[in-house]
Amino acid sequence: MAHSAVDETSDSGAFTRTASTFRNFISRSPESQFPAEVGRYHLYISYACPWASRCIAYLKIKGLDKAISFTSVKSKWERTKETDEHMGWVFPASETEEPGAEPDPLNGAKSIRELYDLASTNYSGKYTVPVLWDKKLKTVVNNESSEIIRMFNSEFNDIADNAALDLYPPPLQAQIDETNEWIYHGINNGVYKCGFARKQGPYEEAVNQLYEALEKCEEVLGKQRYICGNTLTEADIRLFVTLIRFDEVYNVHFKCNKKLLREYPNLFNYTKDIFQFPGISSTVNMQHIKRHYYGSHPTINPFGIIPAGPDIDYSTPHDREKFSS
Ligand SMILES: N[C@@H](CCC(=O)N[C@@H](CS)C(=O)NCC(=O)O)C(=O)O
Repeated sequence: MAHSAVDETSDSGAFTRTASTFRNFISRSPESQFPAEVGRYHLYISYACPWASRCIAYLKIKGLDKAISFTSVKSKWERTKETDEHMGWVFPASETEEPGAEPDPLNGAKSIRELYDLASTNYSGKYTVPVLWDKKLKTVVNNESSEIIRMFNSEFNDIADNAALDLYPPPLQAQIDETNEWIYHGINNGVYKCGFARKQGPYEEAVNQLYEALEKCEEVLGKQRYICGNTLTEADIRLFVTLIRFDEVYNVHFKCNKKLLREYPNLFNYTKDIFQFPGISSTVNMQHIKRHYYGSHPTINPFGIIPAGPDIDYSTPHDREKFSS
């Protein structure tokens, strides 16, 4: 099994992502194995990672950041063990080593790999973030962002400061699921399929699918403020984490260069709109994002040079208020 995204290429040269392993659920029911409790869980993230950023966005907008603590690793992958060559997420040795990154406050782990090894003696998958950690049972509850955000949306509402915000409301669930599906394949995972392709054919297939999906978003966002209507939903957070990285990273590093995000008026204004939603801007650390991608994939960028631009300011005015919300 692949231990890193850079090894997840099939014989055809296409990038194929492996599934997450820890799939337990936190529940609002006090009898459950993992009940929603203040102070019990910890979220390990990287500010660079779009999947982890979904989760941190939820912590902020649901008002859960006092109930669930979190720590970010350093931006650039390093050797995770002296005895083998694996490269992955590591913690800094001190608070000051890299702004935004902090030493592991719970287990004193040096790497995310160490946390997986603490949770399971025979783990053989990738050492990915996000990791939702249970301080009481000292194990990984779940390492799949699409499930972590669902728990944060609904299971902590007795504790959340913003319990009323429902990003997966029952009347929209089918539409959100359907939207997530094409956005995941075309855009969220689509940029990775472009970047990690090792043959021309799979790259072209991925890049065409990506731009078809972006065109579709552009059209939808010409009629409504958000991707599933005029209220913010889970589908917007999932889309946003990819869009915010698009012009700064994916356009160059992953060869997603048929068009820039800022050449799509609706998508560009929409990205600014979500960036300006209370709590979201604090989840975007562009230094970590750029240092990670350009510095952690030597097969794509051997010298680790970080391109200077474009340094877009997403806090400038947008035009999305023209749609009623
Ligand atoms: N399915 C996972 C994917 C998480 C994921 O791929 N995270 C990447 C960072 S962006 C990672 O940690 N990769 C480590 C590696 O490839 O070794 C989720 O959505 O939570």
